[in-house]
Amino acid sequence: MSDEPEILFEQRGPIGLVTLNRPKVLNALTYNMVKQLHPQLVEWAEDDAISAVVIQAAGEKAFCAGGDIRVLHDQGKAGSPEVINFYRDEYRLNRTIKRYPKPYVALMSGINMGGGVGVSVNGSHRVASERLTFAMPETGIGLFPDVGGTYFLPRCPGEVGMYLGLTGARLKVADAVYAGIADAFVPADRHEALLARFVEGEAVDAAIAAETQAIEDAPLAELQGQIDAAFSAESVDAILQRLDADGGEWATKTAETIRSKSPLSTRVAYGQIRAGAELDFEDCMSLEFRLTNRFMAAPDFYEGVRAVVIDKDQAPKWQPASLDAVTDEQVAGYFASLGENELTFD
Ligand code: QUE
Repeated sequence: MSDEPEILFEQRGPIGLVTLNRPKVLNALTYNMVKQLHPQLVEWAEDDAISAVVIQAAGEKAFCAGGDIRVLHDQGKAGSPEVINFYRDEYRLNRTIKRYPKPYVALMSGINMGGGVGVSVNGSHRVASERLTFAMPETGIGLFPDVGGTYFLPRCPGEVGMYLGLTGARLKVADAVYAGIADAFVPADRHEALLARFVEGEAVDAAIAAETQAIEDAPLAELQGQIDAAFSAESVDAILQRLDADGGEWATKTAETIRSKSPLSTRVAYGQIRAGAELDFEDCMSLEFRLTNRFMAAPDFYEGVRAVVIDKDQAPKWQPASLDAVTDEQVAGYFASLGENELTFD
């Protein structure tokens, strides 16, 4: 612990400026940060002196590596209700960002995964630098791609969102723009200049346009045909069959990656991403809250965090251990209503 605040709020001219401020732990999102950010956004939304909100992060390594999963792991294992309270409030925050009545500008530089994606990609203006590494890696820790993934993944081109959600593939800036996860490339050394334009009162769209630079071709564009051919299949098993039948280098590596993830996670994520195509944002978040409640009561999340973040042996023992052992009833149970505990808004 340090005395340094985990999240900074500042008014600069007409801009409400948010800075994620835990650079030593890749700005991982704590419950405390969520509890401060949400009311501040509501206040700025109602403040006529504020024309837009900008969110950035301290340090060069990360925008935000995700949730504070070690704490969630410890609290969840101990049976604390704090974990579910965290997710409920995080998803409500994500929805406030999605429906924000003013421009919400995310300056994304460095690692941006999981919970970080929830406070950036759901905004109206997503600016990325050459340092961006984007991923939704949750199936690797026995979870599913949440914080709005149910909404934004099915809206990526073709089957790109299914590919990203199942594999946790990492994207650099050109791919992030191609996938519709970022809107503009502004080099990291121009982010301050961009912020200065906002502070001086320049319109957000015009300022971003003035600082936007051309990007290289997206490697994902080259893979689009292969991604669509495999990931349009009707189940995780069928996707793996198509990848195996392809037998090429990319297909083989991609199949191996999916097989390394939690089988329950990939099967639930498949259903989640297909379902999200037809849902509005609020219904997507309510679905995510159902899934979170079920995942927190199952072993894979605790085992995944142990293997990836605590022991770092990268050798999780999933339960069930294989896709075949996951039943349709088990998956269906994850999607069932929570009754009086359903996620609501406002
Ligand atoms: C999946 C995740 C997270 C992850 C790795 C995954 C995640 C997260 C971190 C993280 C945060 C701070 C650190 C760090 C890792 O890693 O949510 O080393 O200092 O916060 O595969 O969802």
